[in-house]
Amino acid sequence: MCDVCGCGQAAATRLVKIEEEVLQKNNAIAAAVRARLAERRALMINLLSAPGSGKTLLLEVSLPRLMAEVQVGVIEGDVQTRYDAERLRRVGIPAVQINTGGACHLDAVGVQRVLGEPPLTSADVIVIENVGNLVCPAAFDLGEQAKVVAVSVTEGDDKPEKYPAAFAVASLMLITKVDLLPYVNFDVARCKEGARQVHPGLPVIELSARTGEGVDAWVEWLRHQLAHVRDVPHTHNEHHSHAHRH
Ligand SMILES: Nc1nc2c(ncn2[C@@H]2O[C@H](COP(=O)(O)OP(=O)(O)OP(=O)(O)O)[C@@H](O)[C@H]2O)c(=O)[nH]1
Ligand SMILES: [Mg+2]
Repeated sequence: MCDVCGCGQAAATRLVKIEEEVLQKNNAIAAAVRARLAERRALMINLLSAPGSGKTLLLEVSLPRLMAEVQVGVIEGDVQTRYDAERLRRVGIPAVQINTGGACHLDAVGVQRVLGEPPLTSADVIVIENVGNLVCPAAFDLGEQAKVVAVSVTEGDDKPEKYPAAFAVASLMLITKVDLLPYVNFDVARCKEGARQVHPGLPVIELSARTGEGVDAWVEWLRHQLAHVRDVPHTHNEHHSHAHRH
């Protein structure tokens, strides 16, 4: 349970006031982070999902492809343990771990602090893996250029309808673990439809970090975002690997 965003507390009016103050303070710092990144022409992406949707495995298999072209760094958010940062470092991806010690989301203060440390000071692309949680992280701007929400096929196709906030704020939805589709009762079309009810036109990439299917499209999406912050035309493989809107 989160003592910052106040999930589960009862004194509603007081709580709303505290939440507003916390969010205002957070948003001011996030704006400063965003301005600093814009000066550096660096891209920062905030990846959200429920616990275990496959965020870390996706970063492990996809980011090395970008590292041939640009400097990449990851901010790992977890309540406890350094497991995810260690997993990334084992495959050569520079990663910094933030332990929230109880809070169910990262906030802009924590992100600002680690952005001033190597290896993130020189990174062109920074991916934040937020704490596994489909609710609270959606409310906290971290200064990223875009949020990405992942939902795995083992979670059920109704998740966008049940947890709309993350889908409303995301610029991209990933449907992960599609290699497991034959074994689960997951209707891809229904999941997309649910997401687009709260966010019309939301781009979707279906992928599997296990088989590699769809991972190219994700890497290409990141390249496209980076080209955008660098203000250069993006030409690489545009014809065949965009996130699709159908
Ligand atoms: N079959 C299959 N399993 C996957 C895939 N991606 C991840 N997994 C498995 O799903 C489990 C969770 O993956 P993680 O990458 O740790 O998920 P996460 O979202 O980083 O988890 P948290 O950081 O705890 O929220 C692991 O056992 C992975 O091996 C996939 O594409 N297909
Ligand atoms: Mg993880």
